[in-house]
Amino acid sequence: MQHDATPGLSILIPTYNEAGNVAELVSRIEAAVCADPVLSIESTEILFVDDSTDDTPLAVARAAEAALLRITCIHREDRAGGLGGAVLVGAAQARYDLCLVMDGDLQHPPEKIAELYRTALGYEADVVIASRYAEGGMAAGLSGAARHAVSRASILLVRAMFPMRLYTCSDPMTGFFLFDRRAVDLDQLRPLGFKILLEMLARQKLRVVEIPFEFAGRFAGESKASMRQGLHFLRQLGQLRFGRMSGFAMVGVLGAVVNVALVWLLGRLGVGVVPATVIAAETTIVGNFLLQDRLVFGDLRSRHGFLGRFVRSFAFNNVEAALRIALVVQLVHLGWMSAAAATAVLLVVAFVLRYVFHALVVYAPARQYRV
Ligand SMILES: Nc1nc2c(ncn2[C@@H]2O[C@H](COP(=O)(O)OP(=O)(O)OP(=O)(O)O)[C@@H](O)[C@H]2O)c(=O)[nH]1
Ligand SMILES: [Mg+2]
Repeated sequence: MQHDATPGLSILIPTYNEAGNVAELVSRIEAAVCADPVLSIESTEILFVDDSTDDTPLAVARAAEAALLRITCIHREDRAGGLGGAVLVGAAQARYDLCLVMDGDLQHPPEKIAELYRTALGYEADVVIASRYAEGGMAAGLSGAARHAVSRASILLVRAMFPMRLYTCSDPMTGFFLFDRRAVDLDQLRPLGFKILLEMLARQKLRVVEIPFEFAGRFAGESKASMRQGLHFLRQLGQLRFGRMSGFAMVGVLGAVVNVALVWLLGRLGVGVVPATVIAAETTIVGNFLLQDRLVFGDLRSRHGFLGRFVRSFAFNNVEAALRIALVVQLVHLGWMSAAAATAVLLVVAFVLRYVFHALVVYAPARQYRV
């Protein structure tokens, strides 16, 4: 961690409808800051980055009036990037370079803030992580056995996908961590929901230190973790590991497997070769579009609405398939290539053309788009 004379600490708290937690959270943070000789009220601030539709901003304003700490609430209307986007907005506006991120529902005990801060000052690290899974840590606050299993399994998965970058990290998905803004290139990050720490660790080589902590139960309000966040996570993983074009290729390969399986299945059901081939091809085209729209291009706010994107993609794929088949027949007829070789070559050409068409036309960037 790089030092300056008075490092100071900015505490960034992303909030989405946490009105019932704000007062308790602020008073526990303030007590924790006052109780620690290394932290001081003068050189600590809290920044709420709020996307709420409830009266969380009012709760923050009330807490700020009663508190000694400097407290700011940045309220956003667009909710861009969700939790992760909120963290980056907070980091950009923070007064200090040492930025601590924690949830607004008291699952991350404020009494641990001082230890994170001291560890940041004492070690050569860019990021200090409060881990539920380091020795001495606990994930008891996760509600239910299913959430425990999902949490464990997704950590195994991401560690397997980024074995080098996450080698020393037992909890790359925690939302409780401290980073040095000078060491992390924030412009490189593409926030997409909850896993902003993973975004930092996977994209950049950072020096990481961990401390254990006990993840508590929610104090008040409702969880915002959802199936949707799960899908965001899968999309984020795909983009981090494979990039957009590889994700596109993976969906294509999956589609090809489904296509072959459908032709086989329809044949077994007694459907003729031509209708079976057409049904399987069209089902694959639609299925691929739906997956690409969510998993590969989901972060691009396209100029076209859902129907506009679907029509363009569907039309392109049908025209492309018809042309490709006609070309294969022609090449074989001219004796230039065998059917298999012509199909293979044209499939590669078609893949590149399809990607370019989707990236530039179907998902033509909306001009007003900002992360
Ligand atoms: N600014 C902002 N904050 C969000 C958003 N979604 C969630 N949050 C906040 O991020 C933190 C974590 O969300 P939680 O709902 O507690 O998620 P979780 O801890 O995985 O789920 P639980 O264990 O059930 O609480 C909380 O402070 C939320 O208010 C969002 O879209 N924007
Ligand atoms: Mg929570």
